[in-house]
Amino acid sequence: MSSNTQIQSIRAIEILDSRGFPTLRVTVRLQDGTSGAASVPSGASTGENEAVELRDGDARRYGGKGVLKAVANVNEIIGPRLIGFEASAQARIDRMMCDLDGTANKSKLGANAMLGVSQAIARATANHRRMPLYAYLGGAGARRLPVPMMNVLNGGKHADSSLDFQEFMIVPRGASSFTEAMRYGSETFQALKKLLHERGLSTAVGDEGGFAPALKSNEEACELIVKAIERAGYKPGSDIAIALDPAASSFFEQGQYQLTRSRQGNKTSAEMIELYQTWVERYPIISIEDGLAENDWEGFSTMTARIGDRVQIVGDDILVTNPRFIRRGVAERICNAALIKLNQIGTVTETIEAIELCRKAGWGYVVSHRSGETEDSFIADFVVGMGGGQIKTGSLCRSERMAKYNRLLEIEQELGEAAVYGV
Ligand code: 2PG
Ligand code: MG
Repeated sequence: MSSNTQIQSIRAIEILDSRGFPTLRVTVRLQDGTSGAASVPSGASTGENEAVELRDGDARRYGGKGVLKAVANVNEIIGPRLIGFEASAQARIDRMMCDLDGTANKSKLGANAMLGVSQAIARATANHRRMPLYAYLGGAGARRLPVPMMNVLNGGKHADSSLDFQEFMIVPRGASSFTEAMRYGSETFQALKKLLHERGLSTAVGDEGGFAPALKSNEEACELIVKAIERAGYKPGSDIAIALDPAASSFFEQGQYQLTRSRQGNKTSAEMIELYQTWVERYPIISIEDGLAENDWEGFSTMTARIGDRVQIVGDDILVTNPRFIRRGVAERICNAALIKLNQIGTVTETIEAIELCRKAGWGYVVSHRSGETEDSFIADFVVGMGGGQIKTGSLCRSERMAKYNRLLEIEQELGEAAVYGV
């Protein structure tokens, strides 16, 4: 029997992301004429166990970064297989795609191809039901707006700054609403800009829209942020705290954590933990993501045992949003929160499963963008749908970052009195 929520067509095209590299946009059309589209993000500091982002490797196009194979996989393999299926059967469709791919890391069809389809199907169904995407994904209870982690200073693989650590974020936890949190964040970002300018430092921005100045040390970054928070009229810690993503895999070489850019020498895992402990005592830091490298399971559990009662320890590269790794992480108590990136695992359903595991373990979870983004704001609706208390989606400028924040502002307005802010 034919129904008007059956999938009528699935089409992918090659578009460009915020770094100017190719990625996919997928559009799903249903029998009744409604449609949904989604664009796929792309990381730079990727975990080695992430699902495979399929690129053409043809040096004559985009330096090998083209995604025409992934586009063809959507248009010629996944699409024809799914035509006629009920779009609302998200879990079944995601499962079918995994079976069709048949590999453990989605290397055949590409996680980028699969995620584009998976997200576009969710959107098309929400549109068909005339529901906002967050309400479709989260049900009638979806009303929690996340606390944002705003990445105001960029280093590591995201900028040519002097910072070994990739992300220095501000967390407006003391705001009364998401709308107020945006104001706290923006005012602090502007205060930071003035501070940098006064010191003759660059105010040019990195991949995620945070400043990328030549500072003397990673510590100076924390000090500057504290000053900016104060200058904007807020209390460091209670109004606005700091979160870090060192992305330590990116400076872990030959068994050492090499703080080369800031000229702080090489460190062992134990010395890095010491360093974080000192920082947590000195600065208002409430969350540290990937403080250690992706294979340093032992270091992670030592760090969690040592400071996990005071700060959120977030696993990104080490867990790669993969239920298999999250299960092991919970068993070995390697952290107390997970970063959640849809494209690390490749389907909406598996991402939801990862979040379910976090909830069951009493862990936090932070829904996250990638450093290569598009104007797609899927993760804004997704985080509200998942009832999650935290999102990181970049700095307070650049439209591919603001698209997510602006969508959250819209959702808070729409929810009105029912909206709840925070963890
Ligand atoms: C991270 C992400 C997002 P990338 O490490 O958390 O900030 O970076 O997308 O480059 O992996
Ligand atoms: Mg990270």
